[in-house]
This record gives sequence, structure tokens and C-alpha cells, in this order.
Amino acid sequence: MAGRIGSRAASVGIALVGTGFMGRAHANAWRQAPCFFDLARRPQLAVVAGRRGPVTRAFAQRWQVARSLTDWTAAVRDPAVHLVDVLTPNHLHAPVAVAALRAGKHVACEKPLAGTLDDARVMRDAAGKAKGRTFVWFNYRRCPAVGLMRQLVHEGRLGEIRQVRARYLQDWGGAATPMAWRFDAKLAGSGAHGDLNAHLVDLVRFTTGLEIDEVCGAIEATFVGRRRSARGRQASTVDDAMLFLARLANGATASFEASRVATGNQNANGVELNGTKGSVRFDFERMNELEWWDHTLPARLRGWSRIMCTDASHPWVGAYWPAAHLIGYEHGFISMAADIVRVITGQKPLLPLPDFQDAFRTQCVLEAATRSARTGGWVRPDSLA
Ligand code: SOE
Repeated sequence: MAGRIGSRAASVGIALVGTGFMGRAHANAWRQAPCFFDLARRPQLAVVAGRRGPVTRAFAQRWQVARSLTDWTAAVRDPAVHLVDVLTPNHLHAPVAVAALRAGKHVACEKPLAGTLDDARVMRDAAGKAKGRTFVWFNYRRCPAVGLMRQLVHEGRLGEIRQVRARYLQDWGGAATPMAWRFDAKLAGSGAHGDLNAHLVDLVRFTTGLEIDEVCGAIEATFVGRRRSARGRQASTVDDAMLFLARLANGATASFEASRVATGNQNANGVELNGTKGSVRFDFERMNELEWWDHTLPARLRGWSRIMCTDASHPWVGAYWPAAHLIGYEHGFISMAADIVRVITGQKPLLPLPDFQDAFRTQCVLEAATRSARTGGWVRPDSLA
């Protein structure tokens, strides 16, 4: 079969399953990656599958995808496809990803790995038995400032990490936002928690290299119980905000805060790490910058320095523009698409990519927080694996 792993094709045939916001972000990334990065094989948009025929056809035309289908099972089996990119609502991640792995394809799946821990476990197990490689689109790992944050920690410049503050704040305008799959627990699993805390847990694990040992003090809240839709008013069954505390493997304390009701914050995805030798902080709303407090300097020289992470020596930046010619949201996806192609052509990614095994650990932390919110107790993510 032409599309099976190990074939000597000059291109990597991609099937996009989904045509929404992420469909656009990924179609763009696969198209742009070989323009900026030298890749052993060129990604080719072979197929797009979507529920609605006209929308899917228009998507295919706009993004120059060779074929459009309304049946994702056919996309997964297509011999021209080497990698299936799962961009569906969360409840479809497991069926699509497992079918693709069984068909011998590589799989890249949107975050969170799944809406439920059970689905995530099925995906992790299927990946363990498959020949194909797996990837999860925790795209913020590919911000150069986040990459630098990880490098500073791993070079020992922060000393021992003692405290972590992670918050991902959005403002969805309350009841003004109409019903969508993201508000339906059966389709999404959870609300702000799976959508936003998933990124934070991944970012903290990625930048510190530390696992999360224990979770406690979680609190979840739903403020908008019903939303308007074409079918009248429908129940919104997910959390609008979820906060929790955690202890990392080295004893450091951490706080996590995800919200869709944080008026005035639009995409404030931020992490601060405090170590014995220094601190760093990042906020996606200023994504090209990393702030660093170097505590090894003499006291009279200490202060927050703002590093413009646009030098060619910063991760991925050399592929783009000259210093201070800023990059944006889409570049994280482009860099990730390039790193995925590197992995499936036997090369190393610039910095580690999350696979299903890795994202399953993040999912266990999310589940631990949900259980803590509902029982009021301490939960060890490891005990759920
Ligand atoms: C919506 O909350 C959303 O698009 C998330 O689903 C993404 O993961 C995040 O990057 C931006 O906000």
C-alpha cells in the first residue's frame, strides 16, 4: 500500500480530519513547513474529511487539498495517506486515531489527547502496539520563548525549581457565545479544563522536565448553564473555569488556572517558574518575549530582563525572519509540522514532541484535578494510569 509507513514516497501524504479553526491552522502549517524548513519529504495535503460536503469541498479548494470526503473512515484507509491529522471534536479523537493506527498510518492528534481518560487510555494502548508514530498538537511547545524557557531550566540557570504559576485565561463573553460542541460534555469531555489546563499541564511538564506527583485543591465552576442554538436553548454541560494546586516530582508547588470568564484576557496563556537561581515568565499575548530574573547577578544588578526571542539562535527562529521581525500563532504549528516530518523521516525534532504516551500523562493530571474538584481530596495522577 503506497501510504503505509516505510514506503519510499518523496512526499508525506496528509489526511486532515476536520475543517474548523484547527483545520485551517494545520492546513496552513503543512503547506508552509517545507517553504521554511529543509525537509527530507514534503507534506502533501492528500485528503480532507468533514461532516458537511459543501463546507469540506470549499475547504479543499481554498487550501488546495487534492480530495474531499464526508467519510473519515475512507480518508484513514486512503493509500495516498501516510499521516492522519485528527482535528475533530474530542469524542472522535479515539475512534479516528485508533482506526488510523490500525491502518498503518502515523497520527497527529489535536489536544487534549481525548475528552475522557478511558478514551485516552485506548489511544495510548493502540499507539503502543502500532508501527506508526504518534504526535499531539501541544503547539505552544513550539513558541521560541517557551523553547528557550526549557533550555534555561535544562542548563541549570534557574537552579532548583521551587514554584510554578500557570494560568490560561480567555474571555468568551458569557452567554453571548452560542452553543457549540465545546460546551457539550459528551463531545468535549470538559470545558476550560481540557481546552486550556491541558496546554498548561503540558507546558509545565515540558519546560521543567518534572512530572506532577499530586493534585489537590481543585475547584470547577459553570456560570452559563444554557446557550442559544439553531435548535433553541441548549444545556451547556462543561466547566467555564477550573483551578487546582499540585506538587511536582521534586517537591515544587504549582498552581493552575484555566478560565473562559476572565474578562479582559483574550489568550493569556502564561507560565512563571521560580527557581533557586532565577525565574522566568512567559505570556502568549507577548509571545515573542521571555522575561528572565537572573538571581546569580550581584544584588545591585538584578532585575527582570526582557529577551526578544527572535534571534536565529533561538529555537526554530532561524527558519523565519531576521531579529525582531516578529512571528505569530501560526508559526508554532508550522514549526511543529516540520518537527513531525523530521521524526517520521528518521531525524530528531529540535526539541521533544509529545506523543500519545506523553499526552496520556497530561490527561491523568487533568483527570486527577477533576476528581479532586469532585471529592475535595488529594489525587495522585499515577494512580489513574
Ligand atoms: C479555544 O479555547 C482555543 O482555540 C483552544 O482550543 C486552543 O487550544 C488554544 O490554543 C486557543 O484557544
